Amino acid sequence: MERGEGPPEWVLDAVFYQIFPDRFRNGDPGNDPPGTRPWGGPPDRHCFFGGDLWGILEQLDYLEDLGVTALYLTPIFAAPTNHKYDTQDYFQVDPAFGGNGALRVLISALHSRGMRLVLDGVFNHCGEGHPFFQDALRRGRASPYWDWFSIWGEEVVREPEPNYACWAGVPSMPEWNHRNPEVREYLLSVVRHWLTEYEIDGWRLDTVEYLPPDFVRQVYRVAKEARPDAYILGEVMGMATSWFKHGALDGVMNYRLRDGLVAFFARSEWSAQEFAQHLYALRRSYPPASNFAQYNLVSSHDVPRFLTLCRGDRRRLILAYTFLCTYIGAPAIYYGDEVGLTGGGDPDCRRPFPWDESVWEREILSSLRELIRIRRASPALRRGGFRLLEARGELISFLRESRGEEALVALNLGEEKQAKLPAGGPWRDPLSGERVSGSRLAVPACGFRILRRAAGRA
Ligand SMILES: [Ca+2]
Repeated sequence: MERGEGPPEWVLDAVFYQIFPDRFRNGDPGNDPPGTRPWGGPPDRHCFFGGDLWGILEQLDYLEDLGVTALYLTPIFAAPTNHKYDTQDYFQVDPAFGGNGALRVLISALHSRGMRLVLDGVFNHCGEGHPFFQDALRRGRASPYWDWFSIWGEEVVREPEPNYACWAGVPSMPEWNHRNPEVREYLLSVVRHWLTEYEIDGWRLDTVEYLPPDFVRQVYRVAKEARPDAYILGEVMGMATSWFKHGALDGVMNYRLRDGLVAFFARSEWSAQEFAQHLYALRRSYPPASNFAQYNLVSSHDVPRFLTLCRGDRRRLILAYTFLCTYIGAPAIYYGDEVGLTGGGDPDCRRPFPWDESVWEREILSSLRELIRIRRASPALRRGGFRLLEARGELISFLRESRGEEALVALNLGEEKQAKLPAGGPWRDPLSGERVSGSRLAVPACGFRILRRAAGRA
């Protein structure tokens, strides 16, 4: 592998935390957009709550204490909507988020704590307010930016149907014409700019499946030239095999894995055996190095929150996060999941973070904190191989093995069960400190056990 090719090392040890910036914390009411609502109510598609980068900065202690090592922010560049997937200026952080100055301060604070930052790059389309599209709108074919978009006809028409390519048919999101080399160079300059001038640590590429693969490959190369340890994460909803095999992405938001987590942990639609088969198929479909660089999630801004899918059963949410913290790939927490925030599909999954601690689900928060601590202390859990031990009814158990350590993980959605314990030297339970030996291990109802031991003691 050439230098700068393949996933960066730091991702193997990362614990991600995804933030939808309008909803995490309002650190400066002075920059709130007009009509900003009081913090806490249910969101609709268009409302603002005033969250910003200053708010994130205020809570870095909280995030570091949770064990988070890297943030992924949904788009922060100037755009009129609350989600900002309709970029107006790729070189300006939205003033409502604190502008470029706030980003500079945030990155410096993150890096001084050894934490990383991944930004969301929306390169399939821009917002209709982007000056280049506005120019095409005003001047028609005479505009130098006419060929930057795919417009049929002599002038831009929006009604009753747009006469230009736009994302999912949404007229306010005109698609870039990636056949035009000038468009590519412009977007690649954005990729380069934030990596070199602001030293961000990676890009999450929006709607990768809509982009020409050779353009994604260009983004990947340009990013790695700018920063060999940049992480290039794709939003891919389906199988991502071709992206990895052709060296265009380091990892994906692992929605395919999440499908299995929903079916097994949230809905009990699958047996442990079906879940294990899903894991095996997915693992075998991707190159080994890519498996370790996945962004493994249970919730995001685009899907219902996992706790809501579990009908509020926090034990199931904890089991799903236990799996993320013990499996191959980087675990990712969607802001608020850790304190029991609920919400259905978009926009309900984008509620403001509840900073009133009296409503927090303390059991979830303390469990996640412990699980992350265990993962971060265990090379086997972060970088070790995977061996399935049992998949039986509602119980799955597996080993993670590295050169110096073995970790055993048993997850049980049913009544209390006895899991098989591999022979050999004693294990230690990192949660209780208890020493465990014998051939059986009691796994509590809707609960889990994690055991560790030094390798080579069998
Ligand atoms: Ca604000």
